Amino acid sequence: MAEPIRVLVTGAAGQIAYSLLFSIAKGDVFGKDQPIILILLDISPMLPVLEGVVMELQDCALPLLNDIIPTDKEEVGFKDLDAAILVGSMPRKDGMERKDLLKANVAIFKSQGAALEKYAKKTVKVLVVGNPANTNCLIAAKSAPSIPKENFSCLTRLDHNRARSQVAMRCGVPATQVKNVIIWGNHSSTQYPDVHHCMVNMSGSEQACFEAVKDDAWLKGEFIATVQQRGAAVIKARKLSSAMSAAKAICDHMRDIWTGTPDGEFTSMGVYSSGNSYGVPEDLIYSFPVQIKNKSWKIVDGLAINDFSRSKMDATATELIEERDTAVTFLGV
Ligand code: NAX
Repeated sequence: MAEPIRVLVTGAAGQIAYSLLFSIAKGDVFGKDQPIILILLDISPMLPVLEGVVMELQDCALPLLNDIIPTDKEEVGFKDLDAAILVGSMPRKDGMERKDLLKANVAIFKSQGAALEKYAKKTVKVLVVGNPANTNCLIAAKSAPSIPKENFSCLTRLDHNRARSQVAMRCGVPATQVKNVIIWGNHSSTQYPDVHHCMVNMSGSEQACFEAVKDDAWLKGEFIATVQQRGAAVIKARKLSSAMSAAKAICDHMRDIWTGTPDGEFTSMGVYSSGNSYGVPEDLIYSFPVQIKNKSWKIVDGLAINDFSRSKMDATATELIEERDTAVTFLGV
C-alpha cells in the first residue's frame, strides 16, 4: 500500500461536502489503492454538525480511510496537504450587496491562501469550488506566492457536465458518447458553453455536434441559456443549490488532475491565464479547454474561434476583470 495522502475539504459540514466525502473516501478520486487522511475544515459553530459527519464516515468502515481530522483551525487543516478542495465560502445573505459578498470571500480566500503558503506541501493541488469560484481561486493563488499558480484551479466541470448531458439528451445517446464541449470563462451566467469542437458518437460514427443535433438555433440559443441558468433552475425546483451534481463534478475534476484526461479528449477547468491563449487577458482564472498529463494541465490551443464565440468569450472575460479589480482592492484591507 502507498503512503496515505492528506486531503482537505473545507465547508465540510455543508451540503456539497455531504455528497462528496464518501466518494473521496472510497477511492473514486485518488485511486482504489491510495490510502487517505481526510481533513475536514469548517467554521467553529459548525463543529457539532461536523462531528456527525465524522461519525458517519467512521460508520462506512472504508478500507482506504486511514484517519479523519475535523477542525476549525487553519494551521491544522492546511498542514502537509497533497490536495485541497475549498468548498466553504460566504453565502449571499438577504440584502447583501455583491460587493460586500466579494469582500467577505476575499477575506476567506486570502487567509486560506496564506495558510496554504505556510503549511501545505508546495506540490499541493488546490481546487476552488466556493463562489465566486474563479475570483476566489485567483485570490488564494495570489496569497500563496511560493506555490505554482498552475497548482490552482476552479470548478467549471459541473457546467461542462451539464452541457455534455444536454447535447446527449438531445441526440438520444449516453453522455459518454459526447466529448469536447467547452466552458469558457466565469462560473456564472456569463459563462460560454461552446459546442463548436464537440463530437457526438451516433451509433458508432463520430459526428460534429452541429451535424448530430441538426438544430443550430437550439445550439446557439436555448442550449446556451439552459446551461448558463441551470444552477438557478435547480435552486428553484429543489429550494437548495446543486449538491449531488456538484460533488460528482468535483470528483471528475480532481480525478482528472490526479490521473489525466483520456487521449483525444479535453475537459474544462478554470485555470490561470498568462495572456497567451485565445486573447484572454492575463492574471485571471478563466475556464479553458485543458488536457492533463502527469498532474499538469495544458490549455488546448489552436481551436478555431468564430465571431459568435469570440464575443461571448470576451463578455465573460470582461466580467472576470471587473470582479478581479474589485477583489484586489480588498486584499490590503
Ligand atoms: P453550504 O452552505 O451547504 O455549505 C457551506 C459550508 O461552508 C458551511 O458548512 C459553512 O459553515 C462553511 N464555511 C463557510 N465559511 C467557511 C470558512 N471560512 N472555512 C471553512 N468553511 C466555511 O453550501 P454548499 O451547497 O455546500 O455550497 C458551497 C459552495 O459551493 C457555495 O459557495 C456555492 O455557491 C458553491 N458552488 C459552486 C459550484 C461551482 O461549480 N463552482 C457549483 C455548486 C455550488 O453552487
